[in-house]
Amino acid sequence: MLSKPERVLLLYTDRYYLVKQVYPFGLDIIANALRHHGYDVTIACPFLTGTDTETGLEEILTDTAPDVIGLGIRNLDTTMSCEPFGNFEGHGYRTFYFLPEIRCLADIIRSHAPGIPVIVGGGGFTISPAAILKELGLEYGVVGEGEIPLLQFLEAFPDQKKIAEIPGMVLRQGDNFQISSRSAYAFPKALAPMKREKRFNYAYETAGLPVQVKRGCNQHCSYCVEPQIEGGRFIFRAHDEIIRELEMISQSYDEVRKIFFVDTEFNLPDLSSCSTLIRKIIGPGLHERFRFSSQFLPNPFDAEFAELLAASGFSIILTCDSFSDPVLEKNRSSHRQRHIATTLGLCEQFGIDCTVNLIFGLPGESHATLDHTIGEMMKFPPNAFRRYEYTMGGRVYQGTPLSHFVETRGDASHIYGKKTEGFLEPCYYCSPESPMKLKAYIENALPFSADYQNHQDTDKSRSLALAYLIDQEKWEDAAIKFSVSDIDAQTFMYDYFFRKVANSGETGMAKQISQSLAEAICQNDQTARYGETLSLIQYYLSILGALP
Ligand code: B12
Ligand code: SF4
Repeated sequence: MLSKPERVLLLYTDRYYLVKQVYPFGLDIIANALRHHGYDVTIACPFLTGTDTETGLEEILTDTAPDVIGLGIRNLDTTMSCEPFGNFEGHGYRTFYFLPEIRCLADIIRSHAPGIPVIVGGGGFTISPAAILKELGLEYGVVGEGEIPLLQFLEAFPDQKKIAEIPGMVLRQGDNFQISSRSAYAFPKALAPMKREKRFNYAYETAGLPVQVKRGCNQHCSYCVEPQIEGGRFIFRAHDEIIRELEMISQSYDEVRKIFFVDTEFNLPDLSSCSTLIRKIIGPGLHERFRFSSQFLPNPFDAEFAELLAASGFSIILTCDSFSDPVLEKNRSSHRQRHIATTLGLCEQFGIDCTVNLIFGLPGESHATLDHTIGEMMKFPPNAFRRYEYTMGGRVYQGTPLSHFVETRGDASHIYGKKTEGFLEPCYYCSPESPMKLKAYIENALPFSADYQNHQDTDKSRSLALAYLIDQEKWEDAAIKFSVSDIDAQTFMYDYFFRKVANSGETGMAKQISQSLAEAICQNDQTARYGETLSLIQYYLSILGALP
């Protein structure tokens, strides 16, 4: 490539999208910034093409003919050590590990688009940048926020000297990598994301549309990578800009009902800024339009704040880790058991929907501390408003206090998994027993389960590939895929397909898919099983004025 790059392909490498449909927000922010500067940008996901990954990625590369490719790595793994359907296991644990598949993507790019520069970035990448580039056999990366460095890269390419000077740049130098320090981040006002990437409409309509209030975390929880990813200081967005964004979403995205504030923890550093924001949300009535969710610490949290959260319809994910003070203290959490108890009490009093997140097996965990946490959980059992999600052991990531603890202990007890370069391969600290044994112990002790399946099934993948076609308004292709799917898969996607195709004015197609599904149900003698779907079809056909 001799001329300056113009076409940029941003690849979302998150295979876990097939389990949880999380929107590629980081790539969206970057695409928005690049487009603002005149670049032709496509965001694509090779796992959603409905074919095998290689064919899918080759199609994407042929269709987009990129000058530069950005690989977005959001997740290295799921951080969970007991995934029943995981693809990576060792003594006492099983998880999903994504890097080997990302390496396959890099190989496909190398053979199908040789010579095209590939630059890697994202939260997962920022954890172990040099080790990841080495593993993928690639030259360039960006740690932290990517919009400005990527713009600078495109301007500088192929001048290696200029590229080396870009803040946050990771650059291969022989067998080593040079990592330039990051420059201080400020939300670039002109680049505020005012639209979302339509081809991932299904994600933001179902799992929640992400909105950012601030970046950073000033805490030091032993296992956590977020201060590394976002920085140890908070950088706030102007409230008025956030409200403007919510109003824009309200006007432009009819079907979006859930907003996820993607802050590290919403209620940090104190309650003042976030309380003001919630009041500003309530002011114009945005709380009547949306349900809000975010992650919270148990402290700071008080009755006035709980009342505000309840009034604005917030659901909260509470980072509790443990109910045991010695474990919390050893793992540098800033809250204690009394804060958790107060916050859970307030959530109950104000009817706030709350998911309690726990990690069993962190340093300091013993059978006594486990039993203590289990006892406290029983005092706050799951109910209509409260549920538990937990994992076993702390995933050891490079650069965290937990990795220093593990490296300096000198013995390998309580370590599950290999200590690979950059701690890329899943590796856990889990005490007093292995993750699997701990899980069995806890399940045995608790009268309720918090099981997660995280199953990646083929039907769901096909349905998501169909949604991807629908979101790109490739109606003919979507209709063909729909017609060859089995009745379960058609039923799963019918409502979504009908609404999108009908709203775009393609009423003939809307009628066609409705009638073909109704016929398939009747011909297969499945009217009892799919009664609800048949009623929906009838209702929609009546709206189209197509009923006899
Ligand atoms: C909010 C959040 C969630 C929400 C998402 C809600 C929603 N609707 O979006 C929920 C709770 C659903 C969630 C789920 C999961 N999450 Co989460 N999540 C986060 C969190 C806190 C913020 C992510 C975010 O949106 N940030 C805002 C965006 C704009 O920032 P960004 O992604 O960092 O992007 C910037 C840069 O990274 C960079 N960049 C990004 N891509 C690229 C690409 C290139 C080429 C370049 C140059 C730069 C670049 O530029 C971007 C713009 O500045 C992060 C932690 C964190 N602080 O980053 C964890 C985090 C990413 N999640 C994590 C995990 C493990 C998960 C789950 C697997 C949990 C589970 N077991 O189910 C799932 C995965 C779901 C999926 N399919 O991906 C881990 C990943 C760790 C790892 N091993 O890699 C993190 C780091 C949390 C942690 N403490 O460990 N998550
Ligand atoms: S767990 Fe939460 S509070 Fe602790 S360092 Fe991570 S983001 Fe910050």
